[in-house]
Amino acid sequence: MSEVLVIGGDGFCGWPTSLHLADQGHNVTIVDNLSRRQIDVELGVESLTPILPIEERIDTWSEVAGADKAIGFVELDVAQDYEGLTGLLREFEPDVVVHFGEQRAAPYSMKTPATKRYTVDNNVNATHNLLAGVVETGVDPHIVHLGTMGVYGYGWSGSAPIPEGYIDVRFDTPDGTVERNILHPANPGSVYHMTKVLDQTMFAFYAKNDGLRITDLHQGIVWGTQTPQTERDEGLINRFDYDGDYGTVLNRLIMQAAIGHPLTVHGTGGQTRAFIHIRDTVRCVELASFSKPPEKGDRPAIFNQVTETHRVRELAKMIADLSGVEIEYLKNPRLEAEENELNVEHEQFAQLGLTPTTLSEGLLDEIRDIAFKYRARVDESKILATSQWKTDVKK
Ligand code: NAD
Ligand code: USQ
Repeated sequence: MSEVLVIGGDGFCGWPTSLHLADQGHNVTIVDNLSRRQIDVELGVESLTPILPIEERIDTWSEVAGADKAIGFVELDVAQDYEGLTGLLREFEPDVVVHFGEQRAAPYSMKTPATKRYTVDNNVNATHNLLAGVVETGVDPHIVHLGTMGVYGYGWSGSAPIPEGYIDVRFDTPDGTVERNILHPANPGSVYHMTKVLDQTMFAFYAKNDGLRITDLHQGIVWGTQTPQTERDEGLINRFDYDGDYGTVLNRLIMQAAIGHPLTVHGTGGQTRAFIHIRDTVRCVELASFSKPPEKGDRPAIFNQVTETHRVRELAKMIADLSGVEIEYLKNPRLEAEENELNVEHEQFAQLGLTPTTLSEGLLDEIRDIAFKYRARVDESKILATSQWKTDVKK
C-alpha cells in the first residue's frame, strides 16, 4: 500500500483516478484548489452530469467503499501556496504524487490575454512548485504527470510513427556524424499545449540536476464518463464537460446526438486525434505509477497514453449513423492543420497489460446511459466554441 497525493483530484481525470487508486488499497489524498469549479461559474456552465461538492463526494465514497478506503482532501493552490505544498510533502511523505492540477482547456487558454496569462502562471508554477518542493523537502516520490499528445503537434512528421517521447536524430558536424536520442521536437497548438511543452523541459532539468523520478504521460483526448468506482453511486458520478471551452470533441458529439443538436465539426473535420476512454486513463496512471517507476538519475519516462486514433469527421459520421443527427461543418475557430495523419506508438502500456476500451464497445452505452439520461441539463447557448485562435489586429 502506498501513500499517494493526487493534485487536481477533483477534476474529470483526477476524481476517478483517486477512487481507482483508493479502491486498490492505496492511501489517497486529493489536493485541489477547486479552480475548475470556479471556472464553470465564470463561464456560466455546468457539468452535464450532476457532480456533488467535493466534501459530499468524498463522504459518499467512504460510505460506499468503507472507512479503510477513505480519501483525504486538502484545498490548496499548488501554483500559489508553495509553503502549503511543502508542508503537505513533509506531512505525507508520499510514495507517488500524481499531478493533474493544471488549466487544461485549449480554447479557454486562447480566449483572452487574461486566460492566456492565467494558464501559463497556473500551469508552469504548479509544476515548478512541485519540483522545487520535492527537492527542498528531500521527500522522494515518483512524480506522475499528465501531459498531452499535443506536445508533438499534428502533421509535423506526416504518417511517420510518433515515438514515446524520445526520437533518434543524426546530424553532421565538422567532427563527423553525431547520433542522439532526444525529446521529440515540440510543436504546441495552443497556449495550454505550450505549457505542457514547458513542463517537459522542467522535468528533464530536475531529473538531470536533482535526480527526481518523473513519468510524463502524453495523453490523448479522454472520452467517456464513468469507471467501475464512479458507477457505484450517483453521488460519485464523474464530470462531463460539453461546453465550447472545456467539452472535448467526442463527448461533445455524444451530447449533441442525445439532444438532437447538429454535430459541430470544425473545418473539414480532417483533424486526426488520439483518444482514450476514462476507464483506461485510471488504469494507465496506476500502471505507470507502480509498475515501472524510473530510477534516480534516469531521464523522465514518457508514455503515449492513447488507445486509438480517429479523424473528427469519421467520428461525427459514426455518431450521425447511430443517432440520425445531421453533421454541421463550421468555420474552424482554431488555427490548426485542416487534415493531418497521426501514427502514434503506444506499445508500453500494452506491454504492462492494458486492455483498452474501444470506441466500438463504449459509444452506445455513453449516449444512452449518460448523455440521454442527463440531456435536460444541457444549456444549448453554451455549445458552440467561441474562443478564436486569431484575433483581428487592432488599429
Ligand atoms: P480538469 O480541469 O477537469 O481537472 C483539473 C483539476 O486540477 C481541477 O479539479 C482543478 O480544480 C485542479 N487544479 C488546477 N489548477 C490547480 C492548482 N493550481 N492547484 C490545485 N489544483 C488545481 O482537467 P482533466 O480533464 O481532469 O485533466 C487533468 C490533467 O490531464 C490536465 O493536466 C490535462 O492537461 C491532462 N489531460 C486531459 C485530457 C482530457 O481529455 N481531459 C487529455 C490529455 C491530458
Ligand atoms: N473539434 C471539432 N468540433 C468540436 C470540438 C472540437 O471539430 O465541437 C475539433 C478541434 O478543432 C480539434 C479536435 O476536435 O481539431 C480536438 O479538440 P478537443 O477540444 O477535443 O481537444 P484539445 O483541444 O486538443 O484538448 C483536449 C483536452 C486537453 C488534452 C488534449 C489531448 O482538453 O487537456 O491535452 O485534448 S490532445 O488533443 O491529444 O493533445
